[in-house]
Amino acid sequence: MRTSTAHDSALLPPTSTQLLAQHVAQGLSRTPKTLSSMYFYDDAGSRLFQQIMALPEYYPTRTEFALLTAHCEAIGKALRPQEADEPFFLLELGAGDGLKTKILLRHLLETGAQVTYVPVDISAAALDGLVASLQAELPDLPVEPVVADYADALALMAARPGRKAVLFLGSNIGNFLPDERLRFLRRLARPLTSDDRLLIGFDLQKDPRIIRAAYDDAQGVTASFNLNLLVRLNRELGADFDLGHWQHYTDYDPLDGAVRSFLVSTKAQTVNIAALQQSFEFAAWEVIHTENSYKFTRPILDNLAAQSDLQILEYFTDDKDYFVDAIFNV
Ligand code: AVI
Repeated sequence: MRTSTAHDSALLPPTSTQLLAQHVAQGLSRTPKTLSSMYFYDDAGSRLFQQIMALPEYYPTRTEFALLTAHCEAIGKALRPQEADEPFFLLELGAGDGLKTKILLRHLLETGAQVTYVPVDISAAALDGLVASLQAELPDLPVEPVVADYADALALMAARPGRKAVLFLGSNIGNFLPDERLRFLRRLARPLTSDDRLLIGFDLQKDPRIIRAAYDDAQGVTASFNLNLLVRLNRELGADFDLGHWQHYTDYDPLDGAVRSFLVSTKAQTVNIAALQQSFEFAAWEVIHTENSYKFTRPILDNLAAQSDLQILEYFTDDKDYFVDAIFNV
């Protein structure tokens, strides 16, 4: 029998808790302090995000849903192989509850497409819910769920032979900083061939008040979503953030098209994080920057495509021009 030693553990890949701890140690040592919105999505965070998507102020989900409903035939045609019986994968990054994708999946099945759906999400609970609902609503659809973050999903995509249509809906791309966005898109494009397709949802720049309200809803669900990050650090890293002394704050900057969200320390305080054996000082009204949500224009999209060697085949938009689903190929 083999027993593990300290030396062995140095050879093992870091666990997700170790990665979170590393991220927090680095992020809270920066000026300004930052934490990545990637860590919003534990199971509670994923549930809160489901609630956000149904809020009256949060227009992106509703708008993209309407857009996909109105254009599902043309979008289906643009994504599927020309030969009706050729099998293909519809791989979705950040699938969540798949509500919007079901419009497309239903249409593809009804028109005889040989599609296998590969939903990828960081939340196992969200994927379990999605798979159960697909079994009930679209029992003939082959589904191969994958619990993974974007980096692992990209590796999985590269390793998977066969024709692919990749979906990245919901303006998830807006959560990357501009240089990260370009790097991500280039990596996404790398394993694709000219037969494959990529559909990305982009939230467009519009009345700044409408955008700001979407991230500061009257019921406070977005505030709970942001604050849940601290709840997660308390639970997973043994931190002692006192939720009574933190606030959600968000603002939209129309100059660069970014919504920035923050957690604000409402008093001078010290937070201990047991997993790091470290304490962090916060001044009164100091912030932790937790999220960027960029909003786009068509020139930005054209530029992005050109810089990542992608061609925009088609744009689909809604009647208010709030949101675009763009179809790319390499
Ligand atoms: C997932 N992502 C596209 C959402 C957004 O709009 O940036 C996350 C979100 N954050 C606050 N509200 C919604």
